[in-house]
Amino acid sequence: MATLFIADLHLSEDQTALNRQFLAFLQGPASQAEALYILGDLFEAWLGDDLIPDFCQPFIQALHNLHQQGVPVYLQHGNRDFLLGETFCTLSGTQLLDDAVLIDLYGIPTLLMHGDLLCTDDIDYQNMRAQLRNPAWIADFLAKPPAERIAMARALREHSKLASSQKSEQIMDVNPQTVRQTLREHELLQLIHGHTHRPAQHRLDLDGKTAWRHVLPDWQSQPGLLYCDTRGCQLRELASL
Ligand SMILES: [Mn+2]
Repeated sequence: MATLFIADLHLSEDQTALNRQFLAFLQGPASQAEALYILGDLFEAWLGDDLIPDFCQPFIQALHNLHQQGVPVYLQHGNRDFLLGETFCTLSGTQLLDDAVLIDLYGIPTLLMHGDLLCTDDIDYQNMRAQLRNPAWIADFLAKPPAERIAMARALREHSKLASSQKSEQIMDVNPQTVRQTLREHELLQLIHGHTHRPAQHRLDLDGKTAWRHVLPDWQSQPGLLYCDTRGCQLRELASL
């Protein structure tokens, strides 16, 4: 039995091949897992649980089937789908986790994050994030009529696309000092996150001890996951499962 970690699927209505792949994953390998963790950006956009698009219904059903089969599914918010709420979780049988959260992974205390909080060099992004996660902003947004929410979300995506195209690769990656500080704060040696779309297993020396930072792949370019069991964690391509 293994615990599976995925992130950054960025599911949307027009990603039909990816949507099929993900559904097959939920019905296949995920059903054999001990637990499934989705560390943010399951969806490319989320406008509120009262506006669930039709293409999401098969995922909701498949996630709920996992829950009924006894496979717990845990969910973190990403920067795209941070409005996923309790209604979605109830419908899909998933459990929402904080960003960041500490779990016991086969005896190793492990911190799970979406990953964007580690990108502290991107000050514009962090300012924008703080604004969008403000409960008053969220309540105001969710109270707007659907058409207005759709327009606002599109404008935000365009803004973020334009901003990203003008930033260096380094600015949009995690800040190594922030990673170390985060590990030290929680006194642990293992971190799993997504967001940066730079899958890797980074080994780092932390005050004389070996620490690991596992970065999950994004499914648009490289569908895959982190596969963890009592022997450790490995990045695996979806096709290899
Ligand atoms: Mn993200």
